[in-house]
Amino acid sequence: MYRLYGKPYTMSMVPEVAMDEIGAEYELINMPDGISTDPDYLALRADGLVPTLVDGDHVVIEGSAIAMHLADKYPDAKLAPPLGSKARTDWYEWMLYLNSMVHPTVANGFHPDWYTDEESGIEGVQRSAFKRADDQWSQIDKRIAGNTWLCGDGYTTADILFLVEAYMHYDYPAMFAREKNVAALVGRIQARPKVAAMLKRHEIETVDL
Ligand SMILES: N[C@@H](CCC(=O)N[C@@H](CS)C(=O)NCC(=O)O)C(=O)O
Repeated sequence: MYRLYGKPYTMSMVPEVAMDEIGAEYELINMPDGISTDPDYLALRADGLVPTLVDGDHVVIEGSAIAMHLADKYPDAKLAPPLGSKARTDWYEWMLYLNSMVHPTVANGFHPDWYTDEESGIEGVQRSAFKRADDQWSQIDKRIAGNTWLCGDGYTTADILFLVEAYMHYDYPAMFAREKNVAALVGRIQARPKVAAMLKRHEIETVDL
């Protein structure tokens, strides 16, 4: 059985839904709030953040990497497009873009104190993160016009990550009202029973889309 270290309303939601969709059994270990200083956990993930997956002797960190690892391990679940297809390249692009461009914006907004060592800088870091978040989701909205799912014609881990990042926007009800394509796609993703169950478990106030 897998062991997933996570906490509510964090990136651990991504591998959690991936495992639920696959039907994989896992033990979910809820970590205390804050960056972990527990030496046993730091031996698994040195930065003390979540999530971490323990897959036998194999330890995988980074929510998106864990989801990609699982998608490749269970091809029948079709959570990754076929190798060599255009949709597969779209999948790499979206997984990396959402993880490396959008998620840091979320982190700048939630934890502005992580990004400056001056008390007077905190407000500015957060203000610019919120502006960047609005710009990013407006760009994303244009980019996904006409898409049923993010990558090709099937639901993948990129859609799971998309929904998680969208619900981490600092004012997602307002963002969904502005960005109609984003709202429509999030609506399709959250209609999936495993996603709906996860959102409920994490006590996220969903918007009817
Ligand atoms: N890109 C990293 C992000 C890791 C990260 O920032 N984790 C946050 C939650 S999303 C965390 O552990 N924060 C500790 C806390 O605030 O309690 C990943 O997906 O693993």
